[in-house]
Amino acid sequence: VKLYDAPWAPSPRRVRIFLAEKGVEVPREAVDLRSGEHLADAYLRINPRGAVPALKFDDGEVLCESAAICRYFEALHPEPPLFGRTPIEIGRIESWTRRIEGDGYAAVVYVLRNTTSAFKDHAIPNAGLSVAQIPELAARGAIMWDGFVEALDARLADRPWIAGEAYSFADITALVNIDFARAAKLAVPEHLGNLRRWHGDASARPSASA
Ligand SMILES: N[C@@H](CCC(=O)N[C@@H](CS)C(=O)NCC(=O)O)C(=O)O
Repeated sequence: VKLYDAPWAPSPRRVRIFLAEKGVEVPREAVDLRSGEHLADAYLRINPRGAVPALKFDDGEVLCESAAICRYFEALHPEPPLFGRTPIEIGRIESWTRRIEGDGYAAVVYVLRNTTSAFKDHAIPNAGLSVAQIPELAARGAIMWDGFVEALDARLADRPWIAGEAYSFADITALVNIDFARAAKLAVPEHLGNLRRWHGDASARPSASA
């Protein structure tokens, strides 16, 4: 297999952190998003959407979507379980991952892609579409962000990690999301002490620098 990766982007980082937590090494090729390599023909033959990450198998099949790639590696390397072991753990991790993606990641994407000149006419990641920026979506994203960080802080009031006692895919998703938020000038406010404590702990894990 080969993982198409990009150094600073959140979705490929999600996969790199996941693999680091598993202790699994996968051959990688960096795609230069800044120069538009992901929108050039060679990469569009791998992922016609023009997005990273993508995992290419030796038989030519390509798996897209960071969560799906992580699921694949979880099935291949079940230890340590990052998507949960018991039914309730699996449910909790899924519940929080969806919330983080739907409220937190979407908030950052709304703000960043609708304000930054780099995303002019490219407000969603899709090589085939020209999509104009909508400033009102950035305003909505900022409101979503405030609600999201408050909810995550409350969740972390009495547990070390988002799903409970064990670090999980939900924590990876939130770490990547909160670090990515800086690019959109969205931060975790000082008074959210639980979330700030969690962020320090998640960032201190060796996998955070993967
Ligand atoms: N839901 C997808 C999102 C993929 C995605 O949006 N990737 C971004 C980098 S984080 C990208 O390739 N952007 C290219 C672009 O905006 O043109 C996943 O989780 O893999």
